Amino acid sequence: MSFSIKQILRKYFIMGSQNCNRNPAEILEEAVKAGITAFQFREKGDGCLAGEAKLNLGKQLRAICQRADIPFIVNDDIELVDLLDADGIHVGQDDIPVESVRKLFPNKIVGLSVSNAKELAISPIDLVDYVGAGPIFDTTTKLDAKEAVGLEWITNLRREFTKLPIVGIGGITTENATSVIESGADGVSVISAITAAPDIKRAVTLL
Ligand code: 3NM
Repeated sequence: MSFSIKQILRKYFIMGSQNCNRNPAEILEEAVKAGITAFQFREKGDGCLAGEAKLNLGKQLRAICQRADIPFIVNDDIELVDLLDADGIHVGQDDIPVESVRKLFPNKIVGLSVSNAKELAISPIDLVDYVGAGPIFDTTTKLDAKEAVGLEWITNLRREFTKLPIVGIGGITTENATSVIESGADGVSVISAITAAPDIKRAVTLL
């Protein structure tokens, strides 16, 4: 697989079974066909799967990405990265420290969520391949999401880090995705804009 990080961030779909009101594998298949550029398996939050059930769903979703040559990234689960031979791992500020993640996976994609200047100040940006910036807009998908930081957060990050791959997250829709890119992000990461879309092909095309 060959890809540039900036390219794969363009339409970055994130999902776990808790986000789906129908078969997650079907949703991912449709999203892949519609043109997503990366996928993150994020089995987290109310009603999520654990243990064997999580692993089994992960295997299914991993296989879909493998067939389509779409990077498969695991959210905050070191064991699963190995078990599924994922292409990368995404962590938040309260998850496993980036320093440990980078040591464990020197050659995998490592992403980190950075929500504000305080978090940025304590983040080892030089160790990550990309940052997830947000929540840009209000979101109801993640119950413990921080306060929306707005497009200025993207503008600020881009001003400080001219080359850093940046993906916006949180409340991004087909209507506001362009504003995120125009503010300097390389891409948009979305959950509900795809999982809840009446027409996934249309949604991904418009992102
Ligand atoms: N992380 P939707 S916001 C998983 O700010 C996640 O770090 C966020 O879902 C962060 O696209 C979020 O439906 C939820 O708003 C994104």
